[in-house]
Amino acid sequence: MILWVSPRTSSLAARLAFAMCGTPGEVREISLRAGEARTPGFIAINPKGQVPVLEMEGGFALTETPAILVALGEMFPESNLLGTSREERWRVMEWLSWVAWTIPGTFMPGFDPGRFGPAPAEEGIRRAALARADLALIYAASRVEGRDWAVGGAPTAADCSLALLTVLGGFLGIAPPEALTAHRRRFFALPALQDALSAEGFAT
Ligand SMILES: N[C@@H](CCC(=O)N[C@@H](CS)C(=O)NCC(=O)O)C(=O)O
Repeated sequence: MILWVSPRTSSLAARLAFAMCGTPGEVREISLRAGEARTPGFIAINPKGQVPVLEMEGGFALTETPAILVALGEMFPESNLLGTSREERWRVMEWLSWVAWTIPGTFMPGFDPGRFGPAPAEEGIRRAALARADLALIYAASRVEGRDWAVGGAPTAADCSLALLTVLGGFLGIAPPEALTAHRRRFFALPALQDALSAEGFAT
């Protein structure tokens, strides 16, 4: 099994989930900046030209972070990625869906406003995105306030996605609410994640 990622991008959530499964295969890094997602070799694996991709036996390549996290959780139930009951699994899916929508819809215009409007509008688009991202982080913080993990009593895939959102907020220069900072600190302290985090250049 091969997990394709690019450091310090949204593929972080899949990399952390892979680590929670005990890193059951190889992690291969590509550089988006160097255009490696657009090479014929990579396009043959994922025609969307994006990471993450989970390449499995027989050439089965799975894309889209929520699908990869669910697949990992099903293949490695001891990881607890999908929680311990059907209600927890549904809550995990709720988090994964929300984060999957919030990143492109709310955070991306903050990183790359030029893709969302003409040059004169860029600064306004960026500022509006930062304000919406701030609100999204406040909402996320309200859901973890007073609890250790996003769902249930142990880390799940929801914590991978939530930590990614906190990290992306930091990349945008947004100071996350204390509940999210504390959640990220707690999550990033898990022994299983240390190799993945140091490969991504995060001090824990
Ligand atoms: N919907 C996809 C989005 C994946 C995505 O947008 N990946 C970005 C990295 S953050 C990418 O690979 N972009 C390719 C590029 O910039 O060349 C998912 O949830 O996995």
